[in-house]
Amino acid sequence: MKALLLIDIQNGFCPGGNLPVAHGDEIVPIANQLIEGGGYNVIVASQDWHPENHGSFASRHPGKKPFDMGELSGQKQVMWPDHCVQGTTDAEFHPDLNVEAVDYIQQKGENPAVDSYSAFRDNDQAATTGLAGYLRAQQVTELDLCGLATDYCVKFSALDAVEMLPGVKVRFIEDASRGIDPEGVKSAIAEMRDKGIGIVSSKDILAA
Ligand code: VGL
Ligand code: ZN
Repeated sequence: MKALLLIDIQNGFCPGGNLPVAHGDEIVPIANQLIEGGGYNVIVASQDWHPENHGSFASRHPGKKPFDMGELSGQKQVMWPDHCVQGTTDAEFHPDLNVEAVDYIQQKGENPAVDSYSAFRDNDQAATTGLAGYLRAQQVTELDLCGLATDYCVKFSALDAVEMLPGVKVRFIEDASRGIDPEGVKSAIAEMRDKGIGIVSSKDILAA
């Protein structure tokens, strides 16, 4: 069984959103092509879904500005602009994304005391989401991921997939993803490659 995992393709991470990733919206048509013609049996989407008092928001830390480094529950934490607050337009999927084709939506980042870049578990690894269990129940053997942002949620999800779904072949679809920081994207790709994650292009998948 082949699964496609679409990470955080939400208004908040696209131009005009509260934590925009440059050219983030360019991946939407590619994601739709993969959904339609990528040969997947299961389509999953993650959704960053924060309460308005989430502790990753710089606005909750007096004296901190967005993108400063700070602390959350004793751990180093990037201070983000308020983003993807539950029930707001910022948290909705991009309006052009083919959400009807999505079989399972995994929301994350609901605990105000910890951030959750990965769609599989919180950053402190204390609590898992239901995603690994869902994919195991679907008997998924191949998992391709893409989305926003390469250097945060996509990378952490890919690394957790390798750790939490032993035996599953994991691949990152580079052209169907965009990142926040160009240097961060380079090291994220190197780190994923080091962990055995395949780096592929949508063209290869759509041609196969
Ligand atoms: C993300 C920062 C904060 C992401 C989510 O989706 O990559 N990045 N929350
Ligand atoms: Zn977030």
